[in-house]
Amino acid sequence: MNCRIYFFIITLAFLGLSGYGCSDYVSDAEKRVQSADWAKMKTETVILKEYSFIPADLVLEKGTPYKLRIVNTGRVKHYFVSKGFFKAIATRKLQSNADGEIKAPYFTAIEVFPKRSLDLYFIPVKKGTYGLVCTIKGHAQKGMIGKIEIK
Ligand SMILES: [Cu+2]
Repeated sequence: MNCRIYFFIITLAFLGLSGYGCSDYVSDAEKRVQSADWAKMKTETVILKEYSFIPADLVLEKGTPYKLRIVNTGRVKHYFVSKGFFKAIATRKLQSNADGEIKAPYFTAIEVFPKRSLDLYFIPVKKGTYGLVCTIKGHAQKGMIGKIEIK
């Protein structure tokens, strides 16, 4: 086989396995959210601060309903952005602990103000490892990166 084509196929396979392919958002999210047993929901917490995510490696189980508490303990606002992860989950809602909740099929970015928190309710659907980053200028370079694994 032509070496270049072989390399191309391997690359495509890797992208597919790692969850960075061109797959779309979870299209049947609403059905998954409605049929899930939310009494079995697990709660996880991720802390955002200058300049890290704690834990930097989140591990979630496919099919389990979750509440992910995204807590900013820092002095400045931070972003929780993981394009691959947002496409890999069935999103139920994003809830503020003071002001209400937002229902949407998916999110592309979540911003949390200093000393505030937001709760993301979702079900992991697609296995893979997804990069997590704070997209505020300079924060990733200072260490605000992580990863989320769905297994
Ligand atoms: Cu940040």
